[in-house]
Amino acid sequence: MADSRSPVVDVHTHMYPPEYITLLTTRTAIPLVRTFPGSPDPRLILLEAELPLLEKALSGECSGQLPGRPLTKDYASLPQKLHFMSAHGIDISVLSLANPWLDFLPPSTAVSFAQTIASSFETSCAANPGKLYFFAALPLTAPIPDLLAFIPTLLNLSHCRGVILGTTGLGQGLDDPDLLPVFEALAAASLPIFLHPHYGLPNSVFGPAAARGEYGHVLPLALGFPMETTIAVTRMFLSGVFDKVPSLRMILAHSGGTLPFLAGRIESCILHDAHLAAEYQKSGKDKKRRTIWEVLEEQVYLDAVVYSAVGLKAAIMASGEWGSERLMFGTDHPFFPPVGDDEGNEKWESVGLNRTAVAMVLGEGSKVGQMVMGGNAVRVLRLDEE
Ligand code: 5CU
Repeated sequence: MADSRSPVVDVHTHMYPPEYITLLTTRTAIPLVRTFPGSPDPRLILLEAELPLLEKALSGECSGQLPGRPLTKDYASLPQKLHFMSAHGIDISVLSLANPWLDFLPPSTAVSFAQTIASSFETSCAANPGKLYFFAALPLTAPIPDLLAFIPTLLNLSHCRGVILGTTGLGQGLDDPDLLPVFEALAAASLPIFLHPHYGLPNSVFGPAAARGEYGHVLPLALGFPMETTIAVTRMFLSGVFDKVPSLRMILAHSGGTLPFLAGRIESCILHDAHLAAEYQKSGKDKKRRTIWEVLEEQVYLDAVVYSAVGLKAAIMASGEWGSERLMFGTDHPFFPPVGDDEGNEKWESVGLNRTAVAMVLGEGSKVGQMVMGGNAVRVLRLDEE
């Protein structure tokens, strides 16, 4: 009998192609790859929050803790990605370059390197028909005309299903009016944006103990990343991007950061803001104002990388009447590998937490559960088309 189960699709799964890793090994500022005495793997140092420990390590000061994370084969090896998929029952992965993408490239090389990275992903996907697709990274530091010319070329790559984007845009955030033509070009090409954080919150927010490395990566990753996404999308909403580009579609990483939880508060703050009320009245738009709830229901999808039933329920509820049709399973591989006694374990607890949340909220093997685990991604990202 034919298998009627929807495929399991991972929409949030990163890789650094070998060309990217090579570039990082030549760099002296983050992001970079460095080898340290006493560490079997080179270290991948990405985040500003990792700078205090990097400076200590480079000055030879021994704090007993190395900066960043070990650069294992999970980050760059395609066979390892396929192995991870098979170990976790994942049928299809939509690969994306991991943060900080191409944000640091000089304008003169941004487009050609973006092409190199997109071609590398396309080649990997084409070699694994039906199993791999990808979100391309945009050369955001390139001159705008070059960036706009790059977007339609992605349609020539048959496995490209959208773009991955950070929150800085062209340097001024995603509410920057100069970015509107980019959103329009992506919408015209039917390329959804997978929005992902990288910059978090300033180190000072986390205090001196965090700077000494006492809390590991917990504060920047658990709190800084989700707040960054929340702030970026709220700024887009307040500036009217979603109204100006109604066919723009976004998939928000980590179930929208804290957006599902804070959407009500955002709406209430808008309603009670005298300055905004006067502005809306002046423009005659107050009656037509779309709420953030409407934007979430109409233009936004959320991944299901939230690690708990409580978070997943909020994400589904915030996504409207048919909320479970707007959520898509993901793993965040190769980040959050097993540590301590679990190191080397084939099955990653981080993946299990997300899978269990779907089963708890929607029912193990249920029709809607299968949609979140893969059916929605197949529909939204056209993964049944090669
Ligand atoms: O652990 C980390 O630093 C990260 C990261 O950089 N990017 C990501 O997607 N997840 C975790």
